[in-house]
Amino acid sequence: MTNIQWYPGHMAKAKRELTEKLPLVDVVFELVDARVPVSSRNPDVVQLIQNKPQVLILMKSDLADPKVTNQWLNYYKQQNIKAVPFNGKSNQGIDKIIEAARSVLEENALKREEKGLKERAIRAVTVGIPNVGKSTLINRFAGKNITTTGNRPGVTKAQQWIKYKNQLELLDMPGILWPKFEEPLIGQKLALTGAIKETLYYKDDIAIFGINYLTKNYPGVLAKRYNFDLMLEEELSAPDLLLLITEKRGYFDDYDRGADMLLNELRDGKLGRLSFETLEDMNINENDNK
Ligand SMILES: Nc1nc2c(ncn2[C@@H]2O[C@H](COP(=O)(O)OP(=O)(O)OP(=O)(O)O)[C@@H](O)[C@H]2O)c(=O)[nH]1
Ligand SMILES: [Mg+2]
Repeated sequence: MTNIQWYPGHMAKAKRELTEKLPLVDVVFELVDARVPVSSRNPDVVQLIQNKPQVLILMKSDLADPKVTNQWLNYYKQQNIKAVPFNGKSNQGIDKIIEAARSVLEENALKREEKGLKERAIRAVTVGIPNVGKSTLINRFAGKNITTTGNRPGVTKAQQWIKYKNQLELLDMPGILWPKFEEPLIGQKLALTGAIKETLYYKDDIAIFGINYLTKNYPGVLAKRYNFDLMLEEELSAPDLLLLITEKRGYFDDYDRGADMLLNELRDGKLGRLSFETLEDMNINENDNK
């Protein structure tokens, strides 16, 4: 497995930009990938945003295993972290985010009232790692496509506020955070879910990583999708399974093409709703109170 790394310069710039935006907002929407809610979180965020109220938004929850997502939601509740599952592909759920923002800002609202200040729209900024759905969420608030989704960042433009029903104002420039992966496992999970540029890893490595996770945690999913005997999931090694899947698709021994197809289907949800990080995987006890 290649050791995937970001340039420290990127990281420093992203942090600086976020620090500049913070005084402008009441609340930070931290976007994570519901399928890998720990690995897709930059551990520096807590320190970066300091005491700013925060709502954790579990993006792509339509692709994640609902049972696993519920476990995470219970855990966040216990940890007093406000978390909302969200599907950027649907037209629903925005109000739940606003509700969550209101609830973390309750104290601020009371203070404003005491001071005799008028109620005003909540101001927010989104932060998250590449490809987590920042632009998608902003577009959902705007009710139209104002930022390009699936696009690379880099085009500088003036910062604007997107107004949502007089209730919320969202900065249209999301804070980009770079993932951290001192641990190869984090890099593998992020590559699998599509957060890392494809030129930075070998697709067959990541496909094999995915096959191993699926045969262990979701037995039968691969056999069903690629139409082979369930027994083979236990009998064959992950590389052999990749070869079998490649053959089943008629790509002969074009392993790379097979890996590419498998990764795309998995990311598109064609293998069903899957999560790649459970509380158990992360050695977190549901009743832990840190
Ligand atoms: N299924 C599903 N796909 C989503 C969701 N949110 C975003 N996507 C898809 O994920 C991809 C990346 O979304 P973007 O909104 O461009 O992500 P971003 O965080 O702005 O990415 P960068 O600008 O590269 O940092 C796009 O193909 C989106 O359509 C979601 O909730 N569910
Ligand atoms: Mg974007």
